[in-house]
Amino acid sequence: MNSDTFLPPLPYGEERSVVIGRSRGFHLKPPPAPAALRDFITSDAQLFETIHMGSVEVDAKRWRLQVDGLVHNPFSIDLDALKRLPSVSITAFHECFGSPLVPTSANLWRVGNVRWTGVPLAVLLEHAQLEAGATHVWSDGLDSGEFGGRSMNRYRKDLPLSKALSYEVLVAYEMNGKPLTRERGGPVRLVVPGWFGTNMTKWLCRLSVRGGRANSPFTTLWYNRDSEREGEVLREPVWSVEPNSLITHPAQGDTISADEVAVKGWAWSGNGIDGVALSTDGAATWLEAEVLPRREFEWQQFAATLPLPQTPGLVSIIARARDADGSIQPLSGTRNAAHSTQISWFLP
Ligand SMILES: Nc1nc2c(c(=O)[nH]1)N[C@H]1C(S)=C(S)[C@@H](COP(=O)(O)O)O[C@H]1N2
Ligand SMILES: [Mo]
Repeated sequence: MNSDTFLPPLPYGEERSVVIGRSRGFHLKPPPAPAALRDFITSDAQLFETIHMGSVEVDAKRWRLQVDGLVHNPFSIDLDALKRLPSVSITAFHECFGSPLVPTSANLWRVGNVRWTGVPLAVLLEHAQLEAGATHVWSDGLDSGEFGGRSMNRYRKDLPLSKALSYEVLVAYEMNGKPLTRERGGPVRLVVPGWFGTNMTKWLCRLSVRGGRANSPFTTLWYNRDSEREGEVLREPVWSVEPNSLITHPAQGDTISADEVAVKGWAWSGNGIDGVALSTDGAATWLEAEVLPRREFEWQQFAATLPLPQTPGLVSIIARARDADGSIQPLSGTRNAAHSTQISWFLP
């Protein structure tokens, strides 16, 4: 067993003592169909869940967060003290990288949009005072168990300091105005708006400032992908989210008896969506939708009224988002390939 897979107990005491429920094993709650995600804020009931080794029930009264590593002032803080620090609320889309991992015909759409409340990670790092040589913040979750043929006693991720110090990264204790539930990672989880869900460590117990990347199965073995830049293939962690979108109106299978159709949906990406184009003729011609500007990290609504083709029958509506850097959703072949909705229409 790799020595990094079993991590030593924390100095403030046996961390297992705060865990009062055992892991339940791999757990996935799928999201509803796109047409059921019409609300701007996704309710806890509708929001997907991805848990690798099993959720843990943490005793919030005994829980502490330890902040250590390359810092002048290592400390630990309990939940009451954390809640007394200035808090921030941020609305952000929330997407799992495994949605789907490989292109499939039935896209799982593991995505939603929620409001998180907590203390900016930057405030805690400021208090800890970074030492020279600090480059990353490692985050540990209290869950343990088996996943992918490995046995582990913590979930561990890392963030480069450039992101860790951004205002939007939160040590969060509320979602949609309510304390985080057990399944959401309560009492406290990391929230990294704009980046894939995998970076948002649940059941957070430790933040450690380090001079390099963490060597954990969740950082080096899984959640990496190859991307090509200037002819070179680079293996990169799944950090910022590429442009993606889904159509909420009309619903798959709807019947329309008018000569036009009102189309609406959500589009999102790590750095914000610039435009969404829609097609009803198999990507031959495109029409620009109206897209609401982004204020925080929320998903952005797009809307347009599209004329329907001359001949009644089946129509496929395709939505294609592009982000602020000009990156555009491919039509097929990638995990963020453009979504389409099929409707049937007859003459009014
Ligand atoms: N400790 C811990 N944190 C975790 C996970 C986990 O299994 N353990 N899963 C991650 C993944 S892959 C995702 S997509 C999000 C899902 O958060 P949610 O279940 O609240 O939607 O949590 C992330 N944080
Ligand atoms: Mo995920």
